[in-house]
Amino acid sequence: MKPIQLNKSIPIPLYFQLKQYLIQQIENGEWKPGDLLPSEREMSELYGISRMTVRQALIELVNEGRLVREQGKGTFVAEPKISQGLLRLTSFSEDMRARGMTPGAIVLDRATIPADLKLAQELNVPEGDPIIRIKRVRLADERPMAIEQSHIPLSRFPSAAEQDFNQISLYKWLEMSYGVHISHARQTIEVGIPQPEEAEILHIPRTMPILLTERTTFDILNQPVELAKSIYRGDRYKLTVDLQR
Ligand code: 16G
Repeated sequence: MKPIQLNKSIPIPLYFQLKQYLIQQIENGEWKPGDLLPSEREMSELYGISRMTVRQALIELVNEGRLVREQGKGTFVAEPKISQGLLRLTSFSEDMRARGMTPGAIVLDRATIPADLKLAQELNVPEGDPIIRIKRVRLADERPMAIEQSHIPLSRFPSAAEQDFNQISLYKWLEMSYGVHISHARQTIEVGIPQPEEAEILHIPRTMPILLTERTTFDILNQPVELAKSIYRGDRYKLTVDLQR
């Protein structure tokens, strides 16, 4: 870490100057995701400022998702967030590949359940109809990013009961096995806090916010194909929208 001179004679708080400097180091690649930062004590000696001032800069950077603190280990540079456009309908696999990462999935659970009122309405099947529920943890470069729970009607896609979804993209499989062309979707997004077992699966603290999404996906004939309830790591996702006026 290069010694920099913080300017005590300008009306910009020292913690803020340090924070801007640290952001610069991350943005110009001087520090890479996963790098360990010097300790608070080291930084306070290096910059001639109090540990409280260093701490304030670090806390803000942790809250903004640029740094992560690990108990007893130190403060590390966080992985950059994945910017998820809200206008294009893509699969998880397509999203991750577009970012140069290798997508993956581990099936946590698969069950056949009777459609409750909501599933029946969303998937356009009679109440009580069998629905396949597939719960997968989604991986990018083998690291957990999301938990997706997909519901698809068994009557239309009977071989979903046997297919190995650890290996294949759900959208690709629907296309290859049933000629389904996915066309549009309706999606809601909310903020939440993970259940303890979800935090464990995603390797995140229980207090970390998550994005909860619900998506009903339709094919080109306007038939609903899937209802997915998913949770995404709040520290790895941000949503982007292009606005026009
Ligand atoms: C997306 C979808 C999910 C779908 C998955 C299929 C949301 C917000 N998005 O992640 O509904 O099951 O793609 O991905 O839920 P796959 O084709 O890679 O299996």
